[in-house]
Amino acid sequence: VERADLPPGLPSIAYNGAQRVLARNWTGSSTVPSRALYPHQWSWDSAFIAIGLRHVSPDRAQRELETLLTAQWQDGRIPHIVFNPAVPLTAYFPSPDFWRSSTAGDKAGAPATVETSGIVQPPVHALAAWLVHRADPAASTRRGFLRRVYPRLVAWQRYLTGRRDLGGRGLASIVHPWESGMDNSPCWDQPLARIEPADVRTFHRADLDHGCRADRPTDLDYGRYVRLAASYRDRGYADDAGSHPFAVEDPALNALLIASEHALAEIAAVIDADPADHLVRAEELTTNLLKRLWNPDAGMFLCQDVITGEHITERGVSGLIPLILPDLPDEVVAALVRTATGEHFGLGGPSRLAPSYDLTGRAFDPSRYWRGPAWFNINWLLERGLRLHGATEQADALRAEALSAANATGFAEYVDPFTCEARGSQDFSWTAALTIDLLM
Ligand code: 9WN
Repeated sequence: VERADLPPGLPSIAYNGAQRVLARNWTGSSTVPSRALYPHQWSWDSAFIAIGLRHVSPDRAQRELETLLTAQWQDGRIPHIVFNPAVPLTAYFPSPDFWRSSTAGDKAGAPATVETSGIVQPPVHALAAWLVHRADPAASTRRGFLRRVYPRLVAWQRYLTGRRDLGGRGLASIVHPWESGMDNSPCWDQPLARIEPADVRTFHRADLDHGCRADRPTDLDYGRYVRLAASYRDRGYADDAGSHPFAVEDPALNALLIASEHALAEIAAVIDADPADHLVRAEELTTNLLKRLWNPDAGMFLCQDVITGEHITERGVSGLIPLILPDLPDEVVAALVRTATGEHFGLGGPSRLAPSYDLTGRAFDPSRYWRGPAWFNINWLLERGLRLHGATEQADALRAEALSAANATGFAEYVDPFTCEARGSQDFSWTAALTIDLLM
């Protein structure tokens, strides 16, 4: 389908290319984020992948989510990685022998039959399940898709609103930078500084076998990631009050939690369950998000360090993601749009796509992972938020930039926000999937 806002031919070339990436990265029951760099199933990747895959094959999109859900723990958590036993241990670090979920996660109800990590990622899943259902409601109903996934998705949300309310303030906390999905964002520098790094000689970074060192987190970051994950593991992956050396309330994770609570209300209505509880929770969470994390001076949401009780002053793109929420005060929406298009994020010039971190920030680096580069899942969320709140021109411009950058870079993992030059790996699944979604 040709579109007036895109160069002739681009939609079909991009669609076909994206579909090929998703076919190549499909393992038979789920999709790897990237064949070389990430050869297992990742939690929030699968949700974004399902959102695009629903246009190609609603059936595969349902399986993507259901495969992930079979690795859910009894306490409700969805692990951030589900390991493929056929992949050699050396292909990705940290590997299953590091996490030891089936033994170390025993008390938290880790499954015995599949190896997983013990940490989580942002809850995009109920939103994805709802969007997947809507792509082909008749087929979804025939397969009983929503009825099957609903109780699991509810348990997942309740894990986050329950055990992970570490601050006792009605918001979920992350206990490891990997849980944000924005691993080395400068937002984590301050709370991470308290963590004694593990000695780099005690582990081997498989990511450097595939990725360029300058585009990846540093060894010092990795030392701290390893220390935090190992100590969570050694405590049986328990979330006891006061036990976490790192606990942060992240605006993006909480916004996705709320968006998924809204999606659960929609799902409940379709399967004759009660949507009321989900709507009440969504409203309460939105109130808490505004009360705790909104910062009018910054014109965006800021992370909060739960251990010190202080706001983290770094402006990470995470603080713009609540734009996806429907029930925000008008002045908050207006400020978020101003911040996205202003000097800190530069949408509409000088940035072609929203950077992961403040262009004027002390740690900005246009190449290094979550410290500046633009990511397609984040820009997809922002496009959705801008459109939801009537900023149609900005949403259209962002969509056109995202589509042309995804296509021109061979579906790169992330790109330089100014030039859209490819960074990280290519043939990246969520870039391909969200390209398809943006084309529809
Ligand atoms: C750690 C898979 C994942 C994404 C994350 C991204 C990166 C892993 C890594 O890759 O993280 O989970 O090894 O760097 O930061 O958002 O889900 O694509």
